[in-house]
Amino acid sequence: MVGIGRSGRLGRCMDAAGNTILNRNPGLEGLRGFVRGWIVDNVWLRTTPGALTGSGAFGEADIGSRIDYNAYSNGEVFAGIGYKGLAEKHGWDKHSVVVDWQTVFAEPVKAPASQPYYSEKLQGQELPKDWRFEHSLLVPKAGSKLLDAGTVLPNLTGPYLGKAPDLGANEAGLGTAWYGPRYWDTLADVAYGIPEGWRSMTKDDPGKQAIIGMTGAQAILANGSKTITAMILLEKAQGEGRWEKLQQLVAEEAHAVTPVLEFQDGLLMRLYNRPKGLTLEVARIEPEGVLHVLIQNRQRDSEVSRTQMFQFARSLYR
Ligand SMILES: [Ca+2]
Repeated sequence: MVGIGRSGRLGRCMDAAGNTILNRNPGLEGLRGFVRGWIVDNVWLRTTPGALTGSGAFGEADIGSRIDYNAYSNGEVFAGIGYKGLAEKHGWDKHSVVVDWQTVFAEPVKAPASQPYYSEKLQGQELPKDWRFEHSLLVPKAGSKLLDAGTVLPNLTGPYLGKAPDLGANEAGLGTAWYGPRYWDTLADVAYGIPEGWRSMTKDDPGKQAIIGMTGAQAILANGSKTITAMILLEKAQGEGRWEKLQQLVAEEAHAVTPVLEFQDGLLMRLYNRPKGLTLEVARIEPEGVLHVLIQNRQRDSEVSRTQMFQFARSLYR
């Protein structure tokens, strides 16, 4: 989850794991219930100085079971509760880090210049521009303290690179999840999100499939400059043969830059840096065979050039 905003109020007794939270002011009030759950693997930042949340008094019965492996913008995490003493006593945040919100993300974040407020006069109006955050999807920056600073939570942690998961909602090098609508492609019999500037060439431009050397696919998508192309195939196979085919598609070791990554619903991916460019092989077992998506990118390997490839692959749904 990536959360961003002015402040938030959460219900009682909840866990927070693998979130990226960026507020202008202290957020996540209602801490009394919050600290009874887990707070693990989060990035929790505010863009103004001070503790991350104010808090009413609470007793020993409210203390959470596990608060650790987080990145905070301020070492005094919870105001007004004697946080440092409690952390010592309960062993909280032994592996947590303090970071600067302006330096930990791959792309710059612009915080709101002025203080938002509520007024009846605002009803029906567009919010003032200087109340808004301007930001990308808050992917950790290479070399930042967020990298490999998390811990694996069984049944919750997704695929990751390096020796441990990164803190927050995103793993550096694996782009981001897909946010936004998905479209059902009747030719490919699969649903996917279309990244900004991409279009389907199958429907719009069938004659151009041959030009980019991708024929035989149920669907082909490309970004505006055609530096990234995605080809969707359904490879026929039956029974156990489907598992063999699935493994073959991601088995090649030469030029591999990631291990085999397992995303949601058994969607396997592996990134290669082949002589003709970055290639993301995507495969999943289907009732009638193996869904095979080949995403090729002629740009140099970087977080930015990987992001759309992974976003598209992670949007696939069938
Ligand atoms: Ca990592």
